[in-house]
Amino acid sequence: MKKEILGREKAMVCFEQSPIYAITDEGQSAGRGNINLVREALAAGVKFVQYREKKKALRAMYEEGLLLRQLTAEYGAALMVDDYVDLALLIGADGVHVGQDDLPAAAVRELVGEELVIGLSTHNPSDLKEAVELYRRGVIDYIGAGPVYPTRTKEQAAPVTGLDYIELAADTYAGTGLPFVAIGGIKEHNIGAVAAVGAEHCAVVSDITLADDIGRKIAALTAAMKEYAR
Ligand code: 3NM
Repeated sequence: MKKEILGREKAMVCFEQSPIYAITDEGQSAGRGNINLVREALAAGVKFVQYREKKKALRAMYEEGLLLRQLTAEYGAALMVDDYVDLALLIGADGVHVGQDDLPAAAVRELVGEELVIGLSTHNPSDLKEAVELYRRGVIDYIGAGPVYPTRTKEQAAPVTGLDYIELAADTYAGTGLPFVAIGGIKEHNIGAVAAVGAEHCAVVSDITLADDIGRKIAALTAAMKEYAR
């Protein structure tokens, strides 16, 4: 393991401290590139970042991932990698985020050991129920819940969940302690509604990556969450 790794507990403290979970998408970065995007998000106070690229060559992701690891470590922030368990391990990321069609979370836990965070995407009450069990067994650390609203960022996204599913995730969190982050189509104009049904964390891709001023955008998203928090 690389020495920059925070460890599972500290990485989840970063999650707790970060109402906004910033996720990369270089294709929607207005030509700025992931390093610049992430630097601006970190400077604006984001403590939990996910490196997500669907179309980049793995070799390029490895090189970029090492740089992102350095950068997030400088800010004391956690770095997650979407999908690629091998890449997460090799660059010394703090965790890996997997979807319902990726390797099973329990198998990923076997591979990564106890020090990495595992996040799991959920899209409906049945996924949520399974996730609670995985959380109880210490397999996963948090879930994504969504897509709350329509999104163009994810190809073949699951059906839109609406706010009801976020409310269910919030109630589940209250009962079980399973941390969750709402995701999908969340933007400055609707993030207040997501917070109002109980989301304490929102993952945002395009509204941040396409923003003219990333610092201002993150401040506005954070302020709206605070204003409308349940
Ligand atoms: N996962 P944007 S929706 C990466 O439902 C991702 O699990 C989703 O991008 C899920 O903020 C999504 O641009 C895309 O809508 C979110």
